[in-house]
Amino acid sequence: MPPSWSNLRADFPILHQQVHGKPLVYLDNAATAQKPRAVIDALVRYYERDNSNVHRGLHALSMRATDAYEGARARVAKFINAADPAEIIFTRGTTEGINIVSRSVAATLKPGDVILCTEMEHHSNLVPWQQAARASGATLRFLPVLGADAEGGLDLAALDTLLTPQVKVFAFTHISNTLGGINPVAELCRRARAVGALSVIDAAQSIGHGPFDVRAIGADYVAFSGHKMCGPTGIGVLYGHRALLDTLAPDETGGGMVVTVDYAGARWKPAPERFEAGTPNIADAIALAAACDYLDALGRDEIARHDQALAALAYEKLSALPGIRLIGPGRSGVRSGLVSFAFAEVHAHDVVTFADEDGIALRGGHHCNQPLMRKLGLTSTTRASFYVYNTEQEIDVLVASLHRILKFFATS
Ligand code: C6P
Repeated sequence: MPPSWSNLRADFPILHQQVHGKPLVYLDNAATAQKPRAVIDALVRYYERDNSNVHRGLHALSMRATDAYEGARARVAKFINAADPAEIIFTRGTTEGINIVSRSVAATLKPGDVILCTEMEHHSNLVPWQQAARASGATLRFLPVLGADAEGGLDLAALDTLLTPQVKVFAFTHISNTLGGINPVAELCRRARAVGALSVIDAAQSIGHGPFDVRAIGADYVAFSGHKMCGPTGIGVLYGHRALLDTLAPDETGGGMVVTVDYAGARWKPAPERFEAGTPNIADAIALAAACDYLDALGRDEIARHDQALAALAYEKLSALPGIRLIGPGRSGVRSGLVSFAFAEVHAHDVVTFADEDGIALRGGHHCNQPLMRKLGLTSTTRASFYVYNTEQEIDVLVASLHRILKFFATS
């Protein structure tokens, strides 16, 4: 850990507890990250002092709530270097953001058009595109992953044949939640642009783990979740390039997103209000801004270095375990802050259950990646995922626990 982070664990109240009589070792950060005191305080402060509805009232509390909510939008825009706060739509999370784009874009697609995804997509960036293809008559195609354990990442050479002018949308993840590899998103966006396709990035696993600059990347749409970047659950962001958002039909309609209404019809407001019908999630948006402040204060480059160093160390130590199969980038590849693995003789759910007895929180299963799992000949993996508060010592606790588990199953 960088010296300036020496007291960082004190910021996270939840970490200071025992689980089954052992100190908690929280290694399930790809599922959701823990919340620092600053984020929890932002929620409490809002509900104790400012709680009111936004955009509707002329009284002091409503104006304060509106300022804080719109301030949060501007803060998030800065966090990803968006050109304009109006490019930030608050959603429930990555899944909702992708659904908004896929449903709205589906209305513009026709038979003969192609939607391109990759073979490593989370169900949240796959099923909505299956639905869009079904609704529009467009065809869904997939950019393959390379290698028996997907250690080669995406097959970029296949883009030469797959990215044709018929492709209208190219939707891909920045970091796979199962493999941990980091995809070259700027290059993928450039390739999409070259054939006139929209680029849609699933940034669920990357947004909290390093710098993210939408303009440098050249993305058309980006979706992410607050809860994976130290923010609350139930809040997320859909970024859309301003010029595109204003051409997109709203996904949901109702109060707050209309300019005028009569009995026959309505006219929509521009983005972002056009995509935020009804009372938004005010408190969690404000707390998400506090999470942006927290991560920026730590340093986004530092976070990337820290998480990747821990994952590389975990990869190294886990490789020495008998019978282990590690998935995703190998030793020489760039790996984000997670490691996924499988044992031939021990099911992932048993690994997670036994590790839990040692106070360790892991995730075991298909990680909402069923087609990828099938391609790799697996039904599940165990995943350890790291974040800013994790330490090298916690990797030693994990390795010791895995030794205990393997010994138990070898002798039972
Ligand atoms: N992955 C995990 O891996 P939501 O649930 O909307 O906040 O995020 C969905 C999502 C989309 N894309 C990727 C790459 C993801 O990893 C996730 C969430 C979690 O443990 C839950 S399956």
